[in-house]
Amino acid sequence: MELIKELPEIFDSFSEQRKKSFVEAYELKQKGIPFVGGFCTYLPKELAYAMGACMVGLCSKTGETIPDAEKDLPRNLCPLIKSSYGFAKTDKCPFFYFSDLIVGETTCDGKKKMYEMLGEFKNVHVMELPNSQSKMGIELFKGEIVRLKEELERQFGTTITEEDIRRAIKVYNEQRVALKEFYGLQKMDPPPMGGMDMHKVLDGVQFRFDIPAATEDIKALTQKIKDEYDPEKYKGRKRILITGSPIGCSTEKVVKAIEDNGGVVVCYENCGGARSVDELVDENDPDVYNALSKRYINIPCSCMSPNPGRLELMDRLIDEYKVDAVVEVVLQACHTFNVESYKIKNFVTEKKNVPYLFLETDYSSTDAGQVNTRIGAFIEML
Ligand code: BJ8
Repeated sequence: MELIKELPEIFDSFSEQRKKSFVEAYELKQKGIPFVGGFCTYLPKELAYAMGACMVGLCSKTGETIPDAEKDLPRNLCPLIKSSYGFAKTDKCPFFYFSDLIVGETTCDGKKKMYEMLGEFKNVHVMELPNSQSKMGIELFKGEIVRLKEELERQFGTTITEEDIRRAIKVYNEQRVALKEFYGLQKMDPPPMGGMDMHKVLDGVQFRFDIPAATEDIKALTQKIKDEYDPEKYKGRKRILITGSPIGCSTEKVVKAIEDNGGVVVCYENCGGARSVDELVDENDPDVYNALSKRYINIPCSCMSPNPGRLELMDRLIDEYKVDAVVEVVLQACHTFNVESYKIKNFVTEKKNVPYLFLETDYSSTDAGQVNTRIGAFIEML
């Protein structure tokens, strides 16, 4: 990263990373580097890194291919699933094309069934993710991590040693620490950056293939933001935490509405934010597979039942980020987050005494006006 650039340019360069990485991916493929595509935060990225492969996120974030997907899938399905399937079917996303293997996990029902269909025209391996964070769940997922390792070894004719995995754990832990320090800057009051800028970095970094270099860039950016802190920029704004489903391209619609109406997003609890970064893998566990399983199973996604970790995380984030209000954004037909919103609302309003707004949306911009009106009225009343 060129630090002579101004901060807005640096934020933009992160958001342009996805496009830039198409060329990088092509070049890496030419050199014979394998690509593993994934959809979910539960995928232990360390395994792909340990065998020298690149990981790409296939979770699609735009609505462009939804009409193609709806020819095969029901219309009343989460836009993230439809969009991801649509990109795979039409081969419009180069990452699907580059992926030698796609790894899915049994998270929500819609995704599980979509992987079956995807398996008919792509090379798909599905990890069985237990829906419980019990001891048995950790054991089961540990077995699935070993099974994935063996599958990678078989498909790519390689050997993944425990030492390789330990090295990968270290590399990703360092990145998690750097990311936590980066978004942790928003604990400052007033915060140093806007929610969209924070999102550009959190999203863009997922499309960097050189993980240590990306980590160094995040550290440098964090330092630059500290050095150039302007307490006047976001002074007096209401501090908002966003939770719920991963919202893909709806982030812009929601964050813009918040920040156009006197708020500022200080924290993302959802995937892509604290939910996927917060916990490190235990580097001292003598059993690397156990360490990975414990860390990944602990991710507080609503597909876990029960899911106490989400309340614990929210509890901590609301205090640390001095949150004035919580906005929960749930994608249409995302049943697990939709049902869990009842508990989240009660926890936020009754236990934390913090105002809460629930929004259900999709990837289209048709409800942008309505979203803006509801958020505007909500912030005004804070
Ligand atoms: S760890 S949040 S990335 S499952 S696809 S659940 S929006 S109905 S994406 Fe997710 Fe992994 Fe959990 Fe994170 Fe709902 Fe749509 Fe299902 Fe979704």
